[in-house]
Formats: sequence, structure tokens, C-alpha cells
Amino acid sequence: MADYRELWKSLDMDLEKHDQLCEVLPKFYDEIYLSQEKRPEGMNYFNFVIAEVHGLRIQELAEHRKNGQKVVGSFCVFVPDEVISAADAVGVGLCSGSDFWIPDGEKYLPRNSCPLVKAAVGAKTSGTCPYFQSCDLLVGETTCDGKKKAWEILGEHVPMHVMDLPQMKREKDKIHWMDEIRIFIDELEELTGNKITEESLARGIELINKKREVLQRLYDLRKEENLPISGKDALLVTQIAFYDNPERFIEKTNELCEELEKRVQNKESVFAEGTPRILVSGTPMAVPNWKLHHMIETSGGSVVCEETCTGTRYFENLVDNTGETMEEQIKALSDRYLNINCACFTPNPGRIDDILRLYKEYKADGVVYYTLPFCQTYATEFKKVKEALDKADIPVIMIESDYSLQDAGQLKTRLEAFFEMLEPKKEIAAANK
Ligand code: BJ8
Repeated sequence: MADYRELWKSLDMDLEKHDQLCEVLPKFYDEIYLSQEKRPEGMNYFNFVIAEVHGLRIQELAEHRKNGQKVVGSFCVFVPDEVISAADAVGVGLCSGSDFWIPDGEKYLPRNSCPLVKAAVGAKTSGTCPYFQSCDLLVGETTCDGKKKAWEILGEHVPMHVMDLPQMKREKDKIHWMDEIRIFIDELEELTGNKITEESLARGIELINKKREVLQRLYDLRKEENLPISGKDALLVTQIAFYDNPERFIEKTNELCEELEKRVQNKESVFAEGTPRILVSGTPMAVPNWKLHHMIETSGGSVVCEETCTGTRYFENLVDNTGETMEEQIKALSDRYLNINCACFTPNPGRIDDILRLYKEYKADGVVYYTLPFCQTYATEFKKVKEALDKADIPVIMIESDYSLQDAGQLKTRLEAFFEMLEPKKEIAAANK
């Protein structure tokens, strides 16, 4: 990586502490990613993005800001990227997946808070995340209690807008969410000085739909019997979708998909025949949280799909682009977003339907239900999900784990035992075909 110290200094970062962070990531990445065999050539671009994660992209953001554009950071897949793009602002996902930021987060939040929230607060308050430092506005949302209260703390450090996401999906909630999108439009117009028009919103919808389409193209390839890409690599692509330049991301992911399609034609797989296929379902995994996928794929399994916000919840369902008036477009946005089945909703039967559907579509053999510690909504929802999976005779294991590697040995043992248990089930299923 080139020398970006001047840039980081201009962002008011704690350089000494940031050096410590920069020391850890490359080693960790080499071990988890570069050690994989049969990686597609197309992953080289994504390796480059990670190598430059605090460099080139930050420089690009600085250039955008120099040209008068604003950078808007968000933490949740409910924040409509289409509106950010329509305001000619640059959106970046800020969810934080590193253990490094937890101690700083714990200076402000109770220890028994979710690691995602603690890391986000720690990343900002420690001045070691150049993405946070590059943002002109942060956008939070009222999904879980931990996040809601964290926004109040982050709001003391940086301008913050909070979208009030309803927790039910009744008619009046849909009207309310449309209202929240209107307020968000006003906020961004004020921030950027750009009027959001039907034309600019249509362009934003088109661009973000394209990004979702390319991710769906990638995921469709994971439905193949011969897996052309590892789960770890697919997760990385989705994570990068949150902060890369969207046009370039679409181009590079399409190139990757072309290569993977050839692999499918040639029946090339990155895993040995018979490797159990796993659907991961639960809380999001922000960069560099690659732990669970790495554990699964080094314990005899392969991840074929993620029913998470760094997976299908991010890109499934496009925004209807036929609306001509602003009201029709806002309605289309609201409809698409309220179709996301996050555990913060009550009741939330759509998520169970999604898990059952994805299990079939991706020809999975079992489900790993993943929650971050202290995530009440996802942990509590496990009971209903398990009941539905038991009824459908689908094997499931619940894994609760944070960002540290302390439980790695124990996780490996549990996963290996789970995969062994899947074998007889697979044989029975094959015999019944
Ligand atoms: S739509 S999953 S991105 S809220 S894991 S912070 S819920 S305590 S991240 Fe999420 Fe939006 Fe839902 Fe997705 Fe709270 Fe749970 Fe932590 Fe979470």
C-alpha cells in the first residue's frame, strides 16, 4: 500500500493507534483468504480492494469531497442507497467487524452490548477508521435498542440522522416508512444542496438495482452442485459492495461471474464432492468478520448462501422502476425495503419462509444459525426458526460468537460434529430421490 499518512492526518486520525490496526489485517487476510486453493482469478480485484481498504478508496472519498460531494455513512440495509445516489452523494456502509474497536466501544457502551454496535462506536471514537472520519453525515435507524442508544452517543461526535423504522408491517407502518423516506430526501437535499428529482431518483434506483442484480447473479452460481466459489470469497464480495464505487463494483463482479460461469460449464468445484452445503442465517458479518465462514470451510463444510444482511437481505428484490412521479418512486422504495425480513420486526414470519426457500434453492444440507452475543432479536427468533426447520426435517445448529478467536477450537469441534451428523441424512435423502 502506498503512503497515505498525510491523508489520514488530514482526517484527524490517531495515526499511532491506526498503525496497530494496519499491522493485524494483512496477516489475518493472508491466513484466511490467500491460503485458499482454486480461487477464481476474478478475486484478485477484491484482494486489491482489501489491500487498499484504508488507502485508495479513502483517497477517492477525499477527492469526491474536494469536488463538493458529500459522504454519507450508514449501518443498516434499510437505509435507501438509491436516495443517497440521487442526491449525488457517496454512500458507505460502516458496520464494523473488528475486535480491535471493542475496548474503545466499551468506554461508552455497556460490555453486554452487541459487538457490532461496540465496534462501530469504538471505530469512531478511537479515530482509527478512515471511513468514519470521511463521513459528512451518519445515518442510523431504529432497528434494535443497542443501535438506537448508540446513535445518541455517535451524534455527539458527528452529524447524525436517524430513520425511524417501524417494527411492524401494517398499512400504517408502510405509510410511516414512506414518510421517513421523504424526510431523508429533505435531509440529503439540505446536506448536499442538490434537489432530488424524479430523474435523479430514477437513476439512483437503476444503479442500485444493477448492484443488486449482479449480486444475485453471483449467488445464483452458488446454487450449482459444483461450487465455483467458496463461501468466504462470496461473503467478501458482498461486504465490499457496501463501500466500493458502485459502477466499478458492478463491472468487476460481472467479470468474476463470467469466470465462474465457465467453471460451472467445466464442472469445476472449489470443494471436494460431497462436502456438506451450509446455509448461514442470522446477524450480519461486517469486514473483517470472516470467522464463521472460515471455521465452516476449514471444518469440512462449504457455505452456499447467507440469509443475512451481508447476504440475501441486502440484495434480494429490486425496486420497481416504473414509477414516474416522486410519490410513486417513494412508494416503490418503501415496498422494496419493507420486504426485508429483519428480526427487529414482529411478527416476522417472512424470515422463516425465506430460510426454508433459500435452503431449497441453494440445495443446502444444513443451516448454521449465527448470532452475535447480546443480539436479543436474532437469538430470540431462533426458537421459531428451529421449530419450522425441525418440522421440515432440516438440521440446524445455533452458533453464538463474537469477533474474538478465543472460541475457535470449541466452534470447530461443534461444527465438525454437526457436519458428521449431516452425512447419514444426506444418504437417506439421496436414497429417497
Ligand atoms: S436489517 S440485522 S443491518 S438491524 S446484530 S446491531 S440487530 S443487536 S445489525 Fe442489522 Fe439492519 Fe436488522 Fe440487518 Fe442490533 Fe442484533 Fe447487533 Fe444488529
